[in-house]
Amino acid sequence: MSQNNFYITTPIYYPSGDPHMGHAYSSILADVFARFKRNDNNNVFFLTGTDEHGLKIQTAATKNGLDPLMYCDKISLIFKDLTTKLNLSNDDFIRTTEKRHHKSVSDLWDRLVRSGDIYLSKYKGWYSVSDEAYYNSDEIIEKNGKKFSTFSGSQVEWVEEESFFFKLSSWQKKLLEFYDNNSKFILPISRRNEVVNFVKSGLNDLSVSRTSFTWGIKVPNNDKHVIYVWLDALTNYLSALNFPDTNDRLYKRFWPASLHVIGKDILRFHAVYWPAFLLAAKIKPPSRVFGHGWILSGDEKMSKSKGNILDPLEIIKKYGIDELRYYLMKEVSHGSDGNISLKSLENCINSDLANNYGNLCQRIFSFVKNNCNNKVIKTKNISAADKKLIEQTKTLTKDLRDLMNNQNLNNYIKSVINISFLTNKYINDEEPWKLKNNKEKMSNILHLSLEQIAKISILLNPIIPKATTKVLESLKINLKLTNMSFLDGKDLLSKEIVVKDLNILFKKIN
Ligand code: ME8
Repeated sequence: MSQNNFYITTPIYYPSGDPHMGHAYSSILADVFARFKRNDNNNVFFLTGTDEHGLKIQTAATKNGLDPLMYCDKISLIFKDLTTKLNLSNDDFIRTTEKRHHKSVSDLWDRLVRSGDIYLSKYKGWYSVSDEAYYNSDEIIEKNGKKFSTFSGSQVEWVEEESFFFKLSSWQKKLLEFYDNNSKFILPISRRNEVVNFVKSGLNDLSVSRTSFTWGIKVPNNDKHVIYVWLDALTNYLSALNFPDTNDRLYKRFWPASLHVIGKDILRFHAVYWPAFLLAAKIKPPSRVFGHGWILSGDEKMSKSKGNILDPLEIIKKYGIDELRYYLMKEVSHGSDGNISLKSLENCINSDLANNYGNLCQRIFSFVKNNCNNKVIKTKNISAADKKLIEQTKTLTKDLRDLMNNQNLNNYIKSVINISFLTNKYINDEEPWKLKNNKEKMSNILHLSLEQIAKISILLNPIIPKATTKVLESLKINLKLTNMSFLDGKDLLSKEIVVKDLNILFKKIN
């Protein structure tokens, strides 16, 4: 079967402090989409990494008494380690201090110079080091003698220096046309509207170099300037495919990117600046930018300064990685913010994982072991209850591919968990434990239950890969060889199956 290519990225993280739940959320969300696409027979390239230049990192390094590169070497490792702890399936991890990236950024810069989109002038205005972003005067408020961005709440400083500019203003019309022709370039729709309104309100040219510090990629042929960290950082998506070698196998296969998963705070960079740079450089823009919401704690963005942090590593140690992945994916709904707490994490683990999916697997596998010596056979005599469950499952699986392809993970999870709920109900109603004298009917019920477990496990695999892999192994299903044609109603299991024992999947929290 021919495969489609799918290139998906997370934001590359600032190694300016310890990884937090927001980082974990962005990464896991992208990983779920990547895993689903792989399971659905696509050729996937999934990228993550660290964003290591700019004033924010230079300042963090100085605070730690380290040279910036030594500092980045140290913290970038912590982020790389996080990819393992979060069980990410990334194919590459890029650092913007690598040679391959440097080459790619310089080339993109040269293209923008050649197209006449870059000119030298002077920047006078507000800058936030924490956001690495420029703000207009009408985006600033004053509190206690200090100035802050109304957009992000971060403190800003006044900057006046020689700077190269990108002619963003001249791309307004072309960007609006681009959004029009690519109606799903920005999802969810609410974010698309935000961006379109912002662009419609007029665009200023963008300062794309700095002269007051040195930690960055130098402007080609002008050592005084370093390239603006966002122009540098965004280019990572090209660098990982060996751009500027546009004949490279990776580049040819995977560019334009299929999906950039990012937080809503960095939408402007990805949905306005990035396509403008690319259009100017005559490179095709990505197909989609999905802006997810924030993880909140009591209505506030989770942050160290607010002291409301749930540390992902501590949660993983205490509850497990599948548990954290499932909770974050379920709790934060399609593009909106999600409020998380230990209490709701525990409730979610108990209700969906331990009592629903975990219980379904446990009860069927132990029944099959104790009563059928792990061997189950299906006959032709399908009951009305069997038919009903099969039809309900077909209805619930019908839209799943579409939901995933539109990043609507929340409704996807609801449907899959509902299939698990209905299967548990079917078993309660059919009472196979009362059918020890009607082995044929009992065996049919168990077979259908195992078929349901197989489907649910494949569908939940992108979210809880560890537990579902155990179940699929017990069912002797090789995920790499199984495509998702069951979404169109096909069966996964053969008529006669012999399963392996399955140990407990999720512990209930008391
Ligand atoms: O922005 N909830 O890096 P970053 C959800 N280097 N998501 C959150 C969050 C929260 N509480 N806090 C942060 C950068 N994030 C740039 C990206 S890409 C070319 C460069 C998300 O480490 C945030 O929205 O500050 C962003 O998508 C990601 O974490 C990385 O944030």
